Amino acid sequence: LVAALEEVEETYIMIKPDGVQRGLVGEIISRFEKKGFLLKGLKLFQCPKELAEEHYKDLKEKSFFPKLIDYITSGPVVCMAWEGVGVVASARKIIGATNPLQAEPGTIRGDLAVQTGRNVVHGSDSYDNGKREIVSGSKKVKCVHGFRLRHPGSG
Ligand code: 3AN
Repeated sequence: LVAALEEVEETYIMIKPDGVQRGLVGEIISRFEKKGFLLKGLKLFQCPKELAEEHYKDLKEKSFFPKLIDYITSGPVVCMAWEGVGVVASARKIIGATNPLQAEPGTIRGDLAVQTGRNVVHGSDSYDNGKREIVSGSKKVKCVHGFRLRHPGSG
């Protein structure tokens, strides 16, 4: 567990159509930047139905699946890869609980949303899914590797 926490990871963060339409892109990016994570790739993208179904394939059996696919394909999304130590778990904390009414104030969903079906942002739930989502979205997020920004506190 300690080793995992110290590992530099990448996670896939996606601002959903409601976040884009409500003009929350800057606010959401800002929260990850201020935390000290590194933006590695970003693209505004209209997700085709097939890719949305692949992205959410774990939820295929759920009753809300067709609505979820309609929602996520209803307008452009902002796809991002973010890098940092422990970024997968930390991003989930920054995003907050799936149901925005249960998400803590101070989290993105806790501050900016009320409906589970309009919860503004997606973040990978594990290291492996992060890799999968960035790669399966390789047409979406082209990461810029091999550059380093000075992080706050990096000396
Ligand atoms: P999270 O996005 O917090 O990882 P998941 O993976 O359980 O949550 O759900 C993926 C997405 O499916 C959610 N972000 C939300 O848009 C939608 N969703 C989940 N549960 C429901 C529900 N009960 N009703 C409608 N949409 C849901």
